[in-house]
Amino acid sequence: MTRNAVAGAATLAVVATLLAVACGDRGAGGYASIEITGVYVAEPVSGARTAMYFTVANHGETDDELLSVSTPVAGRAEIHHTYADGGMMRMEPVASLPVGAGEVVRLAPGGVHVMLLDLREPLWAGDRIEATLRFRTLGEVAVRARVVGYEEIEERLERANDSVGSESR
Ligand SMILES: [Cu+2]
Repeated sequence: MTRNAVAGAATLAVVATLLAVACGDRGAGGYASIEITGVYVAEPVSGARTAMYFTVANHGETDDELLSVSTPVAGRAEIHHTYADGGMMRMEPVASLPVGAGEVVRLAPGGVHVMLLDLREPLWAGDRIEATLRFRTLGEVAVRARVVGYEEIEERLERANDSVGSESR
């Protein structure tokens, strides 16, 4: 059983995000503190799949890694990375997403993302979904994500350079 605490929530002007700060005294393992910000899901374009994005900041002194994601709206979720294969961008599952002590890892379109597969219901911009992120050290963190449309995602990407470290404050 993990001892996580949702310590704060923040709403942004463009995209409402959840600021989940999960802290726990890990005993002999040291102090673990993972902050999840900027959680959103792309409105599905076609088919029963889409992607979820967020930023993970490890403020703790212990390396951690994201092992899996689950959400009631998808039959399964995979952590994907994107790579160039000739002129094609392709993606494939990875076993986990390491987030070392002091590191900030940003999931974004064209890079690492969480693929939501076998969607169980239609998702429309403005919808909110819940998801659970499971970390090796920290345990489970509950987040909520807003579904956003294509144009809003474009706006987010344009702001991406200055949003790390400021989007949650
Ligand atoms: Cu993918």
